[in-house]
Amino acid sequence: MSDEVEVPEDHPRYQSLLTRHRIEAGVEKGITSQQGLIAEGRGEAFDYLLGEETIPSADEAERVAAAYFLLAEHPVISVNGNVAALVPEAVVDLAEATGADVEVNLFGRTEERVRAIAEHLREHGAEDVKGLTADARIPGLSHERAKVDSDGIYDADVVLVPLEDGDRAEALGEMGKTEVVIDLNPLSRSAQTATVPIIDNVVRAVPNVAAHARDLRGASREELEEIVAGFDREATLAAAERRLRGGALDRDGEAGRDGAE
Ligand code: PTJ
Repeated sequence: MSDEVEVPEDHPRYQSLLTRHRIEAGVEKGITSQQGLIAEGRGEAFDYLLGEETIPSADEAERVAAAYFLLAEHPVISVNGNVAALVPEAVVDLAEATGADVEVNLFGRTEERVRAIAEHLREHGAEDVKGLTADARIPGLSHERAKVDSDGIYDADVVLVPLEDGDRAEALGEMGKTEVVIDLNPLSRSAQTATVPIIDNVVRAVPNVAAHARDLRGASREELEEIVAGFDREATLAAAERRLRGGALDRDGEAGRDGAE
């Protein structure tokens, strides 16, 4: 990782520059869409206001996501062009830690890009990548993200959808699936409709869900169900919005006021 960018690791903007570099390289490699560059810029602005750290409410949501994954019969991680460029090894690691399938699902779907992303994930250790068959459709969606594998997202009971668009988030919810969304914008439609909204950067969130999953592996079903039942999605969204509106500079005051962050 450290030789990817010509910036010392102790540079204050190192993580942000590395992230930008990965997205740029993703576009060059035919993995990330041009729209992905815009999405990254939008995400960076939210992350800056969050203080570029996993806030306590996001960490809790990441633990709940891990519990859902461990309870699931068929968990699936949905991968788009930004996620593939930013966290390919973390996606593979999370799949290993939870027994989840990995499926490529794109807003701007082309067969070429699906294949390039599957290949990229294999280069990072993925064994079986779904999304190429695309023999099923999510009902009620007209665009390309409706195309899924019948033995992948279509069959899943829990789906992790990082950087989702709101339409599909709603459609998956209507199919009765538990949806875990990672999005830096707590006001986005996908975060608002998710069973578990994680307001955090994918570069921190995906490894942290995997770490929680490993931590919870010895937990009983009852313990996992208790973690899931105690989750308050509205409080999670509100805590993130408070942090964003207060800004990172105000975070001590926020913690002092209600202890939520
Ligand atoms: O690869 P494709 O064709 O499937 O396209 C993927 C993108 C992301 C381009 C597509 O889904 C899209 O246009 O998404 P939006 O509508 O721009 O939404 C992206 C959301 O992700 C926004 O709310 C951003 O704030 C958020 N976001 C951007 N970067 C990150 C992020 N959230 C978490 N981590 C990030 N690094």
